[in-house]
Amino acid sequence: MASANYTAKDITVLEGLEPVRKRPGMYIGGVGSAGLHHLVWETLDNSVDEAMNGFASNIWVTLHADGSSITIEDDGRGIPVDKHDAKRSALEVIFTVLHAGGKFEHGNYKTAGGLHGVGASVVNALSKELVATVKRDGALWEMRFRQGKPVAPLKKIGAARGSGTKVYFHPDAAIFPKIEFDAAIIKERLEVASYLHKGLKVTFEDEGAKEKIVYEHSEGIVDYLRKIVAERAAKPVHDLPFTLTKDEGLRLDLVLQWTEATDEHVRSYVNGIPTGSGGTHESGLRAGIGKAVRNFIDTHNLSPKGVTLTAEDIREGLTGVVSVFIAEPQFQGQTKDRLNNPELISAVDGLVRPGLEHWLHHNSSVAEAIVARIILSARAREASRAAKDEVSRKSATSTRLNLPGKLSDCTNSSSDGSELFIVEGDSAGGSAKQGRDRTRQAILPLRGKVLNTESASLAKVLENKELSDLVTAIGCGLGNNFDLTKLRYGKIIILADADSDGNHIATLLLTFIYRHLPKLITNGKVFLAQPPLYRIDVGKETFWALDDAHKETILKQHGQGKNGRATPEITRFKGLGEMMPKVLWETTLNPRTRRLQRVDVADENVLMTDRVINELMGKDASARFRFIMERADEAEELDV
Ligand code: 0RA
Repeated sequence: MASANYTAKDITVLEGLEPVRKRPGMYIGGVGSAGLHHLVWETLDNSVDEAMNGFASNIWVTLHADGSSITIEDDGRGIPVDKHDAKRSALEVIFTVLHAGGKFEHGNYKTAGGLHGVGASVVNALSKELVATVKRDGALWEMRFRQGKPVAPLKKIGAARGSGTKVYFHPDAAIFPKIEFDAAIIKERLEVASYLHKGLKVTFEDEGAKEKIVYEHSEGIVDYLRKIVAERAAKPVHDLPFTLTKDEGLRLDLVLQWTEATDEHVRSYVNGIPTGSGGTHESGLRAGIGKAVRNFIDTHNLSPKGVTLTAEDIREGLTGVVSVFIAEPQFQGQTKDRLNNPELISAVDGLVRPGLEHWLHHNSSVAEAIVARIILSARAREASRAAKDEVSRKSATSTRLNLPGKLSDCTNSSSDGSELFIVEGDSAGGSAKQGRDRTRQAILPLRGKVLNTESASLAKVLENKELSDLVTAIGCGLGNNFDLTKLRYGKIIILADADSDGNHIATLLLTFIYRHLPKLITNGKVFLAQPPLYRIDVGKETFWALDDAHKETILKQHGQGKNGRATPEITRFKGLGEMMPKVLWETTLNPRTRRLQRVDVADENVLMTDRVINELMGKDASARFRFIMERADEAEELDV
């Protein structure tokens, strides 16, 4: 822990600040937005360090009205103001000497690592103006800098109660092409800090937006886990999450909860820095979890018959947060967000395995629910592998005998330029079958309403005949075994009636595809056909209207009896089945004349969409209906 008798001479002096201004990229990664915000993280980290070591409990961050200057304050011990040498105070050294560090750092945790940790002097070097204010021993001290150079020596400017450090800085426009902080980026970081440091109170004030937010979480990462589980709308398999806090050689905070989600979602942090690409701490965590769960299963004889559990089965649906603090983190990878310290594998494994195993043994009903979840995912995986094997066996044999009986396949066997139409109902399927171009268009009629797959497990999905036929016809398999290269068609086109029932079916199919075959959507393979709702005959001319609005437009243009024209005759199609095959071809199937909509989920909206689907495809029928209508509107804008 911190040495109580720290003195100014403990600070080790290495270098001056010229190199920082000459090559800022070497110290903060670049001079773009990320580099600019790096200045904030550096300053913030110093205050967080004070909090983490038990000396501060509050941090105040103010984004000033100009949008390009910031003040970060804490109620820690205050930067030492005593003399470091004959000429300079300790504070001056900390702000003007590169890599100045105190011996006080020994035994204390540092947030910073890798690119970080170069500290206060780098921020100072790259600031047009920096003002440090310190409360210590009853006095208030201030020192001002310009481009890293002292404007005047440290001076006592008054009396003060308590202790703390306040740093104001304005980055130098001569270094950064754009100095404008992003409140959203800062808020996110502050929120995470408040989760990772239980009890730390972080107050953010955005003067421009006249907004003040307090981040404080008495339960730390347990609160964070709750938020993540809620955001992902993942149904927990057990109420009580597993928590582990250790401070032996390595400081580790861990919380885990198994959910019914189909993926694994563990967020990891090293010294408060997100490690999006994982690394050795995550490897150790995975190893520890795997061994703990297997040991529990073995000691209780819970091993399932006929299926072997893989490491992925054990972690399916696992949601968690892991945060470690270590003395010398090494980051690697292009974005420096992967931890590379090899000793972390066994260190984390060594804490997690016994901790989790002990917890499982002492919470046996929770543990059994978790094991049941794991066995279910193993069975689902086996089932989907079996389905996939069957598909590849089928595509391997030249005969197509194993394709669903209802599929009217096209004669062209290459996926290039071929299309699969998924059609609602047998009669519509009949019209489509007769109207299509049989060389390149296949028809798969689906009967009745498709299973609402939102809450169905993979195993359930595969039991559903309509959906398993669809999976077989598409050819890519399901879930983890999905293989896009096996796709049997270039386009998968949903052809449903133009009414709300048709929309509902299209939505159910899209939900299924989005949930279980998402790569079809992200690769732009899925489309909605647009069959007309009205036929409008005006004399010898025929028009097709997609909906009421379209009908009105057509009627206005080719209006009633104008210029001696005949009165228009309007036919509303009750369903696709009513349409003559030739008409269906002309309006909906023929690539030269039809309109298709590509179904597409913008990347950054994937999470949102996940939630939207979860919320709306649940039990609430009216919400579901609204969703259907809204997305039908959106689709209008996505014409290809
Ligand atoms: C050096 C030594 C001590 C504290 C600090 C630096 C310190 C730095 C910052 C930066 C932002 N807030 C900070 N708070 C403290 C320890 C001094 C002692 O032993 O009293």
